[in-house]
Amino acid sequence: MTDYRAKGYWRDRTLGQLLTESARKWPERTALVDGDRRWTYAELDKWADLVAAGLHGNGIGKNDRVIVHLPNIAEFVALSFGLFRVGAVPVYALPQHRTTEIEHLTEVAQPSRYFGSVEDVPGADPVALEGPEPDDVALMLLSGGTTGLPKLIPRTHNDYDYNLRASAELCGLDENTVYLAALPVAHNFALACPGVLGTFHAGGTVVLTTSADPETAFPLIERERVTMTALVPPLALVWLDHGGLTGLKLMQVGGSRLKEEAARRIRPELGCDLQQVYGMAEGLLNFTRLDDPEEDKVTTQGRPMSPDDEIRVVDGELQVKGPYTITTYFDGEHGSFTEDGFYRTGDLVKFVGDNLVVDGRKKDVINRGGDKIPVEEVENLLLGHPQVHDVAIVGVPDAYLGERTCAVVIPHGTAPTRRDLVEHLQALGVADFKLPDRVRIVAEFPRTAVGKVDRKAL
Ligand code: J2J
Repeated sequence: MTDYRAKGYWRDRTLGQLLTESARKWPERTALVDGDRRWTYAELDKWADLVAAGLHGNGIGKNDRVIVHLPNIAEFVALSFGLFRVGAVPVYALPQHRTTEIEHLTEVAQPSRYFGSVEDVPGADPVALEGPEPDDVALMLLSGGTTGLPKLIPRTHNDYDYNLRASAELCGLDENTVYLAALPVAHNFALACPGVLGTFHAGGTVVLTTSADPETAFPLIERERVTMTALVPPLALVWLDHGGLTGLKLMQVGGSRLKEEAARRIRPELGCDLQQVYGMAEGLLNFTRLDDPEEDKVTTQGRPMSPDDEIRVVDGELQVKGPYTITTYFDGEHGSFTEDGFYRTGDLVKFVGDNLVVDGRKKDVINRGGDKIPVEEVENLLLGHPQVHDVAIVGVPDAYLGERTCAVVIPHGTAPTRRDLVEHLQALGVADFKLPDRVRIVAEFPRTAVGKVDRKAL
């Protein structure tokens, strides 16, 4: 077993201490910008202490799980650091999530609180707190990578601190970095790859936005002199087609496969460097390097961040073990892990030189431009509709999103329309990205030799 502590990956620093350290090094530098509101590191550090005290006063303590369901606003950051400092564990719901997703999270996380609005974030006179241990779970992310319902991914202070530190170093962050958080900061990519936390580690400035549309993001990039951001491929396409972007130095793109044609346009049309990122909330991050040949940057999804990421390809599927990759989900599910402790990514990959190319997937997840749709979950919800006898959700190729969803339905009596199904899901309170883009009515499904629905044939 590799000793990740002895190798210097785990440095026994908690995420709460990360901010304390940066506030000591750069007290007067701007840490955070949200609209017209700005905080220096010293101010943000103080705010985090007030929130921690408030949480403590409300009886929230070590190892308590709380659901954090906030958009990209400053309170997300203050609440997160407050929770890190008391040792409570934020469970990050995505802004798009609705009642169905939150109910599921509540069931699996058994949280003591739900933070769904700014008013929920407390503050009180700072008190001495015991705080968490570096090997404790710091936060929980939602799995987009596995079959079935989303699982909770427990990330420790040590492993996540390494995740953000190494990402920050690989991407060349320093105190002059201005990072625009355009994707939801509740997602691993914008949170710590290097994202918000990596920027704080490096002493840079984080600029938050709740909209990544060019109309909002471009003026913000100019005003705040943003140097880098992270996008999913469909957003990168929107930015490309809008044009006229200036000042950005580095654009990270990941979450789903970026088409080569789009990748080739980024440097000439947007004037910035492209970095492809193939990551997962479970851990492993692959990046193209800043000094890779241009050809590798546009045609591959990079290679593992850490020299101690152990990767192997079994039957086409990428498996991984390493200093920041989980070895179990919160619920103890072990089907996603091999007996020798590797995480089965469910992704089919191939090597091009040292770099990886994501070629497809084994798992039943549709990747709709970075939004992961657990097929089984949506199918089960649709089965609750009286006019649905059986249903299979399949991905269909789409120039813009990579793939869209089609619900193939065997009707019960009168065939339902797309509108019937969408209204059914909306009444249940389901994230919009899970609504089927198309509906197809059939009399029966093609089956495989063992009688399973043949999704490929569909
Ligand atoms: C193809 N598929 C990709 C890529 C992720 C950085 C970037 C992305 C995520 C993320 C992340 C892909 N090309 N470039 O957490 O820190 C698909 C794979 C993978 C799954 C993970 C980060 N980048 N994918 O997307 O946990 O199928 O993380 O297993 O949401 O997205 O999804 P998620």
